[in-house]
Amino acid sequence: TPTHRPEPDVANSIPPQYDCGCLFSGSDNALYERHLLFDNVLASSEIGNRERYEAVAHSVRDILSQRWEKTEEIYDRENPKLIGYLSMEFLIGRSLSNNIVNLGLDRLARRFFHEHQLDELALLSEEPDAGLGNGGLGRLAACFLESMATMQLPGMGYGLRYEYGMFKQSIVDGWQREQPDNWLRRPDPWEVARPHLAVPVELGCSFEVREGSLRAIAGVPSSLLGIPYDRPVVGYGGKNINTLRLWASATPHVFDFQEFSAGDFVGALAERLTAETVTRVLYPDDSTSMGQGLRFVQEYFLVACSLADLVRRFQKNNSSWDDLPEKVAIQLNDTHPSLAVAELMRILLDVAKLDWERSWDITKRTLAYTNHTLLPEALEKWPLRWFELMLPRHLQIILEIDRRLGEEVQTRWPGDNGRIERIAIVEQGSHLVRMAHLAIAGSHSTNGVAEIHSNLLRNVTVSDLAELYPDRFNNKTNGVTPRRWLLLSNPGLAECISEAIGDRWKTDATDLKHLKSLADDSGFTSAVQTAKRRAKVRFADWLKAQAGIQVDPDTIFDSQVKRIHEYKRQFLNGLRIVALYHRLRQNPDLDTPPRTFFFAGKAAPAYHAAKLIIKFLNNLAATIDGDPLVRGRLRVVFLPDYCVSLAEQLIPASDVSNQISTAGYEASGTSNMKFMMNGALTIGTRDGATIEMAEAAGEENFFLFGLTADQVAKSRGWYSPGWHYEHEAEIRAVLDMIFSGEFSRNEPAVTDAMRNILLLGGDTYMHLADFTSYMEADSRLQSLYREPEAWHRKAILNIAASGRFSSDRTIGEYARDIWEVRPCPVPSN
Ligand code: T68
Repeated sequence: TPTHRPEPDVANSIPPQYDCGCLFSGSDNALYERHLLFDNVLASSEIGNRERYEAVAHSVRDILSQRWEKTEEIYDRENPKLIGYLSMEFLIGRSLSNNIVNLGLDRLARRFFHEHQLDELALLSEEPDAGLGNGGLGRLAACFLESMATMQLPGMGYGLRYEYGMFKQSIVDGWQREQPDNWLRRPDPWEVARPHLAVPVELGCSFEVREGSLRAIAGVPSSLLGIPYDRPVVGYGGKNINTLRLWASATPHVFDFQEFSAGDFVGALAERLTAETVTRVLYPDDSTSMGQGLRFVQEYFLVACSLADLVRRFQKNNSSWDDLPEKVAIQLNDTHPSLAVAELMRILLDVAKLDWERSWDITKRTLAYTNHTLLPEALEKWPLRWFELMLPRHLQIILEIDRRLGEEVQTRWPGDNGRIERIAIVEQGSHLVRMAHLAIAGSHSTNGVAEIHSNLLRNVTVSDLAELYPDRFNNKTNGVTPRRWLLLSNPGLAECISEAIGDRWKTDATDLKHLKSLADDSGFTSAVQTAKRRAKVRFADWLKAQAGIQVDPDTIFDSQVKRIHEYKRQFLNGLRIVALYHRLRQNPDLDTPPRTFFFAGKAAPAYHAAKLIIKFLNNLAATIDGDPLVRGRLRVVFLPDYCVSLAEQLIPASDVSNQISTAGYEASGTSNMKFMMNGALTIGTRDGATIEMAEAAGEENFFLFGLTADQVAKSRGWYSPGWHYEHEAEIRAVLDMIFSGEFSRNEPAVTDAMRNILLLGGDTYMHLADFTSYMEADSRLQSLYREPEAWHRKAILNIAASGRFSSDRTIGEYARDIWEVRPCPVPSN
């Protein structure tokens, strides 16, 4: 029987220092009323939901501001070791409801919305997503910041304040269209500009904008200014409020007075335009390194600003440079900020005037690096020439690091020139700087993001470096914050869990394990079933209102949502759907549960194969939609513009989670964990963290299929998609149906391209090798769905085992093994 522990009264647990009564009092000088009235200077008849949203957000910010300030004050006084999390991406999403929940204001807020007759949903959706990231890597950074704050760890996020975030996606004739995401069009209530903390950044060249692109002018040094914009990161319970500091680029000279007085008014302002170009836009390429000069400048800009800031903080309370590694831990989120190795060396050598050995030792002990992908096209390599042009001093330093590294290898493996070449930072012949090698050599820790990924990184991708520095390599399996991804996005299920086991799980997700003993409790099973059903209805209503798309909550909601990439194999999912469609066409009386397949995700604008996948899925959706034979039984929906807010709606409503990458290619995945926490069952390959998830829940509670990473690697040499086409009847039927133009009438280019990817081009990602076992797993899934009790039993066992995949666990491991930081609690008063 469930252990009914009463949920503590959240309203009563608000720390006393929050004077939030005034937000909700409705008295004349209530925060909300004042903001509504004075911030926009509008007649009440002109006030709309956007203004109401801003007024609520500003009120919440007022409430948290003293606590935020106090956190800073305590960190300053206690002088604890501080984490600097450097990332080119923070995929934050919306902040208002998250801050309300984490401050413990949710009940009061609900009452406030009610009393003011405000449409809570409409108001919350006035907030644009802060989409400052491409996908998993950026979202992970956001989860990590939230966990650090919740765990009262002194941590600062450092990133860029892109004026334009991840592009907006629309679908026209089945094709992806990109529109700029002007998320700062309206002032953002969460950011606080700190111009007095601006940092100068020196470059070895100047820039001009010509024909829309940034060009370097060699030999003319220039400087930029980094202006910090701070955002609060509210920990659950509202005790510590950490900071995410985003840098915006500007010119140090508002005007060039000489040019100004010489009459070139416009020219003087143009310089400012060039400087601001640096943080104008997020690069929308996930898993490719586009080799663009502006990206290189962005990366250096982030590193230079953030290190200057961290060093300034350090020097405020410390005197000896040797203490830097005891006081600051810097985590590099992928190689994007790996110029930090050279920049920190430059500071220690040129500013602090330390010798090489000491500088190198301090640098290594301060920095740590996380790898997020093994895809060769994603491993950053920058031309030596750019270093010469923009960062000549850094180039000197990198060449010296490389020289010493070569010496070290030569001493350990005399005469092994092949090894020296493989380990070298500067690649021979190509004159490219391998940023991952720089990051590994210049730090004390290199981690992958799931067991399998860390092992492949160590044993395959950089095996020579791992042999040289075995102690530096470790694993930190990813996690996601249960606050945003369960408590906030799935209130029904969260309540049902809290009623059964109490609400400690919110800050200690391992507590979810207590649900295991309730998997056979019919009362609890039906409560979970009801919660899922409600989430599906809620999503269906939302989708209807948002996009006019009608879906039936009585069908299986089967989702695959993530960036569109060949290795993630959205095509394979498409093949499965075509097979199910084909079966129904062959045998209309087939007894199968009705299903709705959801896809969402963006393709990098220059990634043609990914854009083709989107087109194919949309064509598939249209064909199936137009066939009365399968109406009510099969439905395919491509949801445009996947973003954090859409994920928060769809994930709680999903019954099935597709994690079907070619084994060995998905470093970890994190949406897999979100689905699991929300009681979806996973159909997937043994890849990334999905392996560990299945281990935690028991493989019998997963629908695993397909080749293992090992088998993929071993069959590469002889794999032939043509063989599968010739020998497997269903594959042939499915491909023939596609190639016949059934889904792409009058669009032969689409079918030709598919034939090339899946058959003629060798099927790099082995779709056909895994097809049959995917279909078998799918059949098992269909059978289970017919037994609701058994289905929800497995769903509960999945939720119960999902505690390990909380980002609190991950951050706990980083804190203990890599950063050696301890909590610095901000006292209540
Ligand atoms: C993802 N990587 C991994 N990269 O693909 C995913 N890349 O398996 C993992 O769960 C996640 O990282 C978190 O560890 C990315 O998201 C990028 O977004 C990216 C962006 C720019 C350049 C290269």
